[in-house]
Amino acid sequence: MELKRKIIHFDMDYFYAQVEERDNPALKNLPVGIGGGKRGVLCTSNYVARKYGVKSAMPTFMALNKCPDLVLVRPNFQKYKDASAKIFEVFHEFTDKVEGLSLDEAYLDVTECSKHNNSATLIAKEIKQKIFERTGLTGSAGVSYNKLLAKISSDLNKPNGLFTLGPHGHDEVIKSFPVTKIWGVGAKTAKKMKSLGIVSFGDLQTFSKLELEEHFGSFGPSLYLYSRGIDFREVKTERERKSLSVENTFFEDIDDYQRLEGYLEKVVEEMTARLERHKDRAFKTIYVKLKHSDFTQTTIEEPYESLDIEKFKNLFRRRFNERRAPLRLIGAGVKFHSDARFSKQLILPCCG
Ligand code: DCP
Ligand code: MG
Ligand code: MG
Repeated sequence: MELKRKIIHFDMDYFYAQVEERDNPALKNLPVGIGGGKRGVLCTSNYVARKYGVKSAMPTFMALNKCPDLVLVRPNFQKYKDASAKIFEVFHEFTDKVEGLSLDEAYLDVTECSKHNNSATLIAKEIKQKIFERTGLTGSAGVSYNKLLAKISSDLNKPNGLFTLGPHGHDEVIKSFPVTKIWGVGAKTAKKMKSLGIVSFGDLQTFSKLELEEHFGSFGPSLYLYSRGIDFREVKTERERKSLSVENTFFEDIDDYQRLEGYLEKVVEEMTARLERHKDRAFKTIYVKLKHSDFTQTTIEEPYESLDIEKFKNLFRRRFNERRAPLRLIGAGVKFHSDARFSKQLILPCCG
């Protein structure tokens, strides 16, 4: 039986673009893309631009083809970091069980939160309000009894949305969700599912656990549960976190070294921004992850010395040169020391 949890998934709306709109209201109602520059790729776009098919990770030239009037704004990470810090401060006013997924997104376990008579929906509403008061930005919340359904719910009323999926009477709604909402079902798995006639959670439900295992290997049992809206994963607090990484899947496979380095800079920049909330942890290693166009993946790791971008570039160069083949994803991360003795707070100045 599933434990009775109350989970909120919170995600800011068109985050980088909304911050830029807030600081330059002239951009409102214009199609805006955040990006340009030497990397030549968009971080995100506002909702006006999305109507033209302009979206995150899209090469800038393609975005301009789709929307010639697109206003390009260079990203300003400091601003996104500042907004993110305020957002997470609000989360922590409601619970310690906060699991950050990116600068603009987190899971909160509010099972024990006593505010609003423990109504998770009202808690989510107050979180939205507080974030708006302190940052001038809107976000969307999904409320449910596990991570999977909370995350799907937060997308249902975006932007500025709030959607609650309670534990009873939602079997038909769950059946209607597309399989691509399941974490781990990417383009490749979705295609395979489609060839088996599986498009929705309901379609998945018609397969036995054994059949799903036959088709999808070790992912099968999870698919069996997820398609029924069952998810036992816990909200991992920041202290339990063993590593932190940022990955970027490209719009198209890339083999150009310069462009790949550009993407590496981008993920390391975001990773560094996210690490600001983990200053009390000691880093053990840094690593770079590469996924090839054939979906084989590899990571290269070395003991932590610093977060200098050159260290990441060096790791990337070494591994990429072993097999110069097109990539579909690049990632950068750090692993933390789990042993409390390594906690930075306990490192005393050296004597003598
Ligand atoms: N981001 C990025 N590169 C990507 C995806 C995202 O740099 N490939 C950055 C820019 C986004 C931010 O991360 O503003 C948050 O990502 P989301 O996926 O939450 O997208 P948005 O917040 O922009 O839009 P949405 O309203 O769909 O959440
Ligand atoms: Mg977002
Ligand atoms: Mg997000």
